[in-house]
Amino acid sequence: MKPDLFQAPDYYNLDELLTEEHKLVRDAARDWVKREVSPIIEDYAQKAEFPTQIISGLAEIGAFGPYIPLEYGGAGLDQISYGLIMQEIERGDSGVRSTASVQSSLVMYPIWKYGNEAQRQKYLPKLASGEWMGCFGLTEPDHGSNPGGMVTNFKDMGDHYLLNGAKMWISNAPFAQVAVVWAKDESGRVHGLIVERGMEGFSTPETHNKWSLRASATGELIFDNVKVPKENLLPNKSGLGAPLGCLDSARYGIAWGAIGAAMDCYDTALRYSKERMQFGKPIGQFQLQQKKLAEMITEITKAQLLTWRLGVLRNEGKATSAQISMAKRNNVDMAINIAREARQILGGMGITGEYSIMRHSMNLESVITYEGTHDIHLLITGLDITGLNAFK
Ligand code: TGC
Ligand code: FAD
Repeated sequence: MKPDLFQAPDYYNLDELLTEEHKLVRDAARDWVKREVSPIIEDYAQKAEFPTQIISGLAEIGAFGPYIPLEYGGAGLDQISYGLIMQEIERGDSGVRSTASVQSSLVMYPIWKYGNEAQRQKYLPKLASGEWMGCFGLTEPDHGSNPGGMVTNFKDMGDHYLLNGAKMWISNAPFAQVAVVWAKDESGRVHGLIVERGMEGFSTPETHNKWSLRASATGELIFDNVKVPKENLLPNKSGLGAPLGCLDSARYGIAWGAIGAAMDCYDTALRYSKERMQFGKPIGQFQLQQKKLAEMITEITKAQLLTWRLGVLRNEGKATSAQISMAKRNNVDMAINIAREARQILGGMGITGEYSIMRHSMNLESVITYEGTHDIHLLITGLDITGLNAFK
């Protein structure tokens, strides 16, 4: 792959809205991605392998639990710093950002918010340092957009719970030590259970042949009469709102992350358009190429402003789930369109691994589907503005 020459676009001087801490955190993540991710990520994507050697570095830049309090090993940062870290990591690769999103928002967050003190003390410091990696099991083979229909269930056996069922499409599953699993009790109410690798009857087969998110490990979670200790139930929230609350945090991170992928595609295409000569001129001098680039920077700038405002609302505890859905949907769609246009600016070179654009483009096909599809987020906005529920 070509050397990483990334220069972040900031057309509306968004940096002026950031604090010194935001910029320090962002720049540390940016430098780390240039140093540790860019040089290796193409090879790992080609091999369809997650680069486990970057786990300790992810922990050092605060990517595991950016907003989890320091006392539990988190970085104790605000929501904008969290977003900026996700932006920088996804600038490198959406699969790496996935690993960080899952660890922070889908594993550490529910243990912090819905767990008891003993669970927080046992799991959070090890997850923050990357000593343990986690995964989040909500989706099932027959229940994706409609997780409320899940059939994974557990029975109270007196001194333990007996867990049965299967989850599918689970990021980090093949190597995670800890799984936060959503399952129904005998009355049909959803609860979170912490399942650990090594429990009898628990297996995590890897999902192969993905054309997207190849540098992220995806797998199934199979529960065949798994005896889960009673102390592993998350006691402080139940019902479908519990997993959906975690998704709010992860979707917010994705809204920032998608900007990172779009910025990388735009920056690569802009540089290429000034260097590539055809008909005796740089292709960037042709109006058709300028239209593509001008529209890209316009869309990136709109997404940056939308997402910064969402971060302010999150910091104030005022962001609604529907506002988060709008940002996730808008920004991933923006990024996938920019990846496609940027790929064309590079002509034939755009389809090769010499440049990051095709990898981003393929990755974003997962990002537009997971954490709620493009259609589902539109229907969440539709429900919010009309009060009429398309899901019922
Ligand atoms: P509905 O009846 O609307 O809601 C059930 C209960 O949940 C509450 N609720 C929320 N709570 C917190 N945050 C949210 N965002 C919430 N949305 C809803 C709601 O108030 C209700 O509470 P209560 O107390 O009244 O029971 O649920 P529904 O069954 O009609 O479904 C609604 C729908 C379709 C919007 C929802 O289920 C949905 O979002 N579906 C998409 C599924 C999804 O996003 N799956 C993601 C799986 S994880 C993943 O993809 C990880 S990829 C990670 C990576 O690699 O980066
Ligand atoms: P379906 O729900 O079957 O949807 C198929 C199509 O139907 C979509 O276009 C959808 O928009 C449309 N549709 C569905 N319902 C409606 C409706 N009511 N109105 C209109 N259109 C509708 N899940 C986890 O739990 N944990 C993870 O870590 C995780 N990681 C993932 C990693 C990858 C790489 C991928 C691809 C997925 C991951 N997922 C994970 C699963 C992901 O959240 C689901 O794929 C997603 O929620 C969609 O579910 P589905 O694939 O079953 O599609």
